[in-house]
Amino acid sequence: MHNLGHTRSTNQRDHLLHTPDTFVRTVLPGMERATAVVHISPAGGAAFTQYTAELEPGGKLGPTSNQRFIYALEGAADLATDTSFHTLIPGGFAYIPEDAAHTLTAQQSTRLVVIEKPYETIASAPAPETFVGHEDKTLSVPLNDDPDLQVRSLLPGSPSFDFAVNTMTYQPGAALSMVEVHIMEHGLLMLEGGGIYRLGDSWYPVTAGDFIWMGPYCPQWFGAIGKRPAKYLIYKDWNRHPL
Ligand code: UGY
Ligand code: MN
Repeated sequence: MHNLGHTRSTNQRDHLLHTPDTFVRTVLPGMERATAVVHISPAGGAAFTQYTAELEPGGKLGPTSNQRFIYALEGAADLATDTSFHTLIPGGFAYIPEDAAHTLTAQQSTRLVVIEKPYETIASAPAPETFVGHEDKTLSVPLNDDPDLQVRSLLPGSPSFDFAVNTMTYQPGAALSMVEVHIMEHGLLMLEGGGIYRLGDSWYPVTAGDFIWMGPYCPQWFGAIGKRPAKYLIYKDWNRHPL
């Protein structure tokens, strides 16, 4: 049965909603026993790339000279750099600076969020070093004093980092207190639950598994709907002058 051409996915000038029914898998250079769903990239209007990597046991990510952020969704994967070795399990994450040789090898079937971005150097702060952690060990803080909307910053706020990756968890009925319009762009993966996302002048029902890109100045608002919390992982460029 054909789906009669229906999808919630939509590609607009300042935002993209990418739903799993429209995902197309590809292989990026150097990947082994792995595929990528490239959600957003410069070709789509963004200054970064975000993809979901799906690795078979023994599968590997290809190399990159750009800085790379990895967040484990499922499975287990070994990250080896010249000086360290870490196993990423769900909720585990790693930041790898530009030009840092590393390998990422799946122990079992594994799904990873991968974000890559050219680094913007500034004179006033040193370039960041490899940083590995687990979400459960990061501080959860309420946004705007709302205990029903909790934010965890996965990366240090230091100006060395030119982007941030946070998780945001909304209790049922919780919402952003305002429509945000800001210079930063976002890559967002819905991890749990769902709700309504306002993007530009449209309101979209969204659910776990959906990806959203918000370009600079895209009006944005989210309210959680349902009987369980809604949670998403969100990237933003950060700590740099607009010019
Ligand atoms: O950090 C943020 O800009 C975040 N509050 N935006 C969002 O959730 N759409
Ligand atoms: Mn925002």
